[in-house]
Amino acid sequence: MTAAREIDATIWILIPIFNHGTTIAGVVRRVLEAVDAPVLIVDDGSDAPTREVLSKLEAVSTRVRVHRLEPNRGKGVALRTGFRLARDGGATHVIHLDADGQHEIGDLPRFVAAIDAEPNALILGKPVFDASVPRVRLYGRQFSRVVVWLCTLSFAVDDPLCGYRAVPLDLALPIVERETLGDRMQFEPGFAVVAYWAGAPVRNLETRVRYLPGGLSNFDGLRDTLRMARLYARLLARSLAHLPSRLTRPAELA
Ligand SMILES: Nc1nc2c(ncn2[C@@H]2O[C@H](COP(=O)(O)OP(=O)(O)OP(=O)(O)O)[C@@H](O)[C@H]2O)c(=O)[nH]1
Ligand SMILES: [Mg+2]
Repeated sequence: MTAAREIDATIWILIPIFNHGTTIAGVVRRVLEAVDAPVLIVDDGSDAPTREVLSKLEAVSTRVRVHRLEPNRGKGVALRTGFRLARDGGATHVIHLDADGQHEIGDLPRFVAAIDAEPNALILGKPVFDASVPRVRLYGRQFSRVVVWLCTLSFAVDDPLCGYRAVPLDLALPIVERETLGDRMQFEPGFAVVAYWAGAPVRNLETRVRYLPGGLSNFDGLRDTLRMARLYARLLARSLAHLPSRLTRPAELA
C-alpha cells in the first residue's frame, strides 16, 4: 500500500451513494490510500446489502463517516447535504466522486493540487473515456455540453455531468441556499452553470472514466433526461434574460 498523501482536513472527500454496495468498499479503500482526508458517504435510502457494507466501512477507519438519509431523494439532495455537513465539520472544500468505481481515485492528489493552486475555483472532472462507455452516454453528454455552453456563452464548463469535482464550499453553500437546481441528476449540470454565473473560475481536469462490466446505473434514461431538459429550459430562459450583462462578463473569468 502506498502512503496516503497528507492533506489538511479542510478538504473532505464526499461520496453520494445509492445501492452501489458492491463497489463502495473498493472505492473507499483506494480513497484512504490516496489522500489523508475525512471521507463522508451520504447514503440515500440504499438497499439492505449496501447498508450492511456501509455499516462495516465506518469500522475500517476513523476517517470514514456515513450519513444516512431515508427515503431516497436523489443525488442532488445527497450532495447538498454533504456540502452542509462538511462545512459544519470545518471543511473549506469537498472533492466529490461516485461510488460505482468509474472514477480514477489515483487522481485525487491532482484535484487537491488544483485546489491548492486556485482555492476559489470550481474544478470539474473532464472525463477521458475508454471503449467501455455506452454510446448513449456520449450522445447525451454532448447535448448537455452544448446547452451549458449556450447558457454560459462560454466553453468554460467542458463537461457538466462528471460526478468527480472539487467544490469550494464558500461558493457552493450560497448557491444551494438560493437556487432550486433539482434533487436528482440535474443538480450537477445546474450547479456548474450557476457557479459560472456567480463568477467562479471554472477549471477542467482530465481524468479517466471507465464503466465496469455489469455496473449498476441509477441514471433513469427517461425521467432524468426530462428533469435535465426542464432545468436546461429554465437556465436558458434566465440566460436570455440576462444576456446583456453576460456579454460584458470580463474575459478573464471565462
Ligand atoms: N445519495 C444518492 N446517491 C445517488 C443517487 N443516485 C445515484 N447516486 C450516486 O451517484 C453516483 C452516480 O450514480 P450512477 O448510478 O453511477 O449514475 P451515473 O453516473 O449518472 O450513470 P452512469 O453513467 O450509468 O454510471 C453514484 O455514487 C451513485 O451511488 C441517489 O438517489 N442518492
Ligand atoms: Mg456512474
